[in-house]
Amino acid sequence: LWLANKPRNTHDDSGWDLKNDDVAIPIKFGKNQREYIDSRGIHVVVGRYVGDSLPGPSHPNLTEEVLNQNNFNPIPSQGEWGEPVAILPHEHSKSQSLYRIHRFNLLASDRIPLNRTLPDIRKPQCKALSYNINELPTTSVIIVFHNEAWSTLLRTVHSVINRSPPKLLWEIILVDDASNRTFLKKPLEDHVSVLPTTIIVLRSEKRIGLVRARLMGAREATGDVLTFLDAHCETTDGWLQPLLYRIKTNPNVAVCPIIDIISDDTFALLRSFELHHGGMSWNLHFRWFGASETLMAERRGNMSIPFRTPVMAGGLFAIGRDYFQEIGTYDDQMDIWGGENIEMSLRIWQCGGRVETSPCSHVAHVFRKSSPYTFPGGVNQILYSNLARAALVWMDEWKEFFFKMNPEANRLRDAQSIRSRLSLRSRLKCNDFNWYLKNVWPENFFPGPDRFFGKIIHRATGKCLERPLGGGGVSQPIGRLKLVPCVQQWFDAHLWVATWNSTRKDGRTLPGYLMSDESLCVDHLDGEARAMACSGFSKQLWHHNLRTNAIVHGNSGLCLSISRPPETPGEVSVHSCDGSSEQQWTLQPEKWS
Ligand code: LR7
Ligand code: MN
Repeated sequence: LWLANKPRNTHDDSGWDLKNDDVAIPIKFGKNQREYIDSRGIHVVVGRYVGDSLPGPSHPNLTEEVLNQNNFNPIPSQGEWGEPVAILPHEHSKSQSLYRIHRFNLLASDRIPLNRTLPDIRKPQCKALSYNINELPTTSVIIVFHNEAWSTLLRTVHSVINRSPPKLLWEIILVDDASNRTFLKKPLEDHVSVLPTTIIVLRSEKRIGLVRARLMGAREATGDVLTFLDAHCETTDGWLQPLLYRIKTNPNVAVCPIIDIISDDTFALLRSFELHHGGMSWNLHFRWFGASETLMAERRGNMSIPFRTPVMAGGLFAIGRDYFQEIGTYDDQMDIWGGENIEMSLRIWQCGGRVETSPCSHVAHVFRKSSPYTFPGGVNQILYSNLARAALVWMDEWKEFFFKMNPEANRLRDAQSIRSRLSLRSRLKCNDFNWYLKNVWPENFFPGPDRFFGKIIHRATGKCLERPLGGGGVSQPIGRLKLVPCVQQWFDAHLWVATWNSTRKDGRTLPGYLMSDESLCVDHLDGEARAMACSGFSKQLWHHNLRTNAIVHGNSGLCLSISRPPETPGEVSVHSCDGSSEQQWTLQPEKWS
């Protein structure tokens, strides 16, 4: 994904030497924009993005000739073992101008051989497992691409061939979604025709987007399992067997590998943090979140077993060919990019299947900060139509919550015809979204029937409690809470969920969490009120005293308070409770249905 949702390798659990700590910096943002300097001194601009200002690859001085040129020029040893490629100072301007084509360092990628080696980054427990290859299903690997670079596309293909047992790799299907680069035509066919694997190249004349391209590949596929990969991946040792094994033991599972990071700058391999799972924000954008306590507990027994993930990232997963059909393939009305991963995740979970991550399967992917593709009709139009479809079909009353939060999507909802998807849903007798939140993602921060949802307003000033802006799950900065003027329209940074709903006789609510979007919870740290990743720890429990209007921190008995000199004005602190106006809050509920 191109926004601030890249996994961040801060606290890795493997002992692998982390070289980088990449934080995505969003490109261009609209209303409610904020800027800050992050912990590493990087200037970050965050806010809700204005789609039309996103990508749209206008390459003013990238001529047809430059775009059609294949500069693949491997230097043996470059990038070996996942090491970074160094670009020399005199090459910087060339590398920068090429960067714009794919939003990654093409010059670096083009120096790395197609067969480069990568370290075996599996945990020892995983390496120790052995699989009986004769009993595993075969797979068709489906890779769709639109104007992908030669080096990244073919390194994907070569890594699959080099690191999959030939017996299990039934075929590779490349689906060209109307690319117009000449080197992706006959030269591609010539190259793959001599490789020691069945490789089918399918082409769409018209731009059909990644969903319909994947469907095109799936229709041709004849392996037992469909394994989808983005066109800029590299598989690592032993990646395939755990995926196929999981599907053999439970055919109703879509299973994802751990997605490691290929740096968009140096093409170094960065091992990603295994203890996270996929979720989504209130805007239905995919996010990584740290594993919850319950998930950790489930996994403590055996770290090599696949674990549930409420949402899949979307690009890399394996699914039985028959199950893919049975569960309704994809919503083929979803165009170009985005939303299909949310739709598929909700559908599989709600209709009786499971979405999982196998920690023993590692596949690396080039994460980018922006999208290089054109979005015919505008990125907002496309993305929000896709998300509106997912919400309309799968989210029941929560769709209204999403639409209230996203006026862009709301404007597009009436244009969606979703009849066939709804009939699929009733044919499969699927559970509702409420069931999903309760059973699949109990750690979720969505509002619910037994939760407060709305604004937290400081009584005396009438200002709203605001969480740090920006999206990003694991890469979310830990920030101070602020008190700012309330805004009329729904603004996710001003909206809170409290799980403390019921009131005791003494006028206090039961303890609960104060959660916001992006899985941020009000936490107490050294006298400061901060938004931190919701952890489920008692340190994040608060209650509301309806008599004094105080919000009281459970462990310390201290009260949420506006800042006092010499503290920075506008920030929120924690002080001993004194009943003063600084510590009085109103909880103002918001309705959506
Ligand atoms: O019009 C298009 N036609 C295509 O064939 C647009 C894209 N594509 C191809 C493209 O060439 C690529 O191979 O589709 C693939 C995915 O596009 P990316 O690489 O731009 O997507 P992404 O990696 O930014 O985004 C993630 O979310 C997408 C939502 O639609 C897809 O599900 C991607 O597959 C998915 N990628 C991953 O899950 C990898 C890990 C990223 C994360 C988190
Ligand atoms: Mn990708």
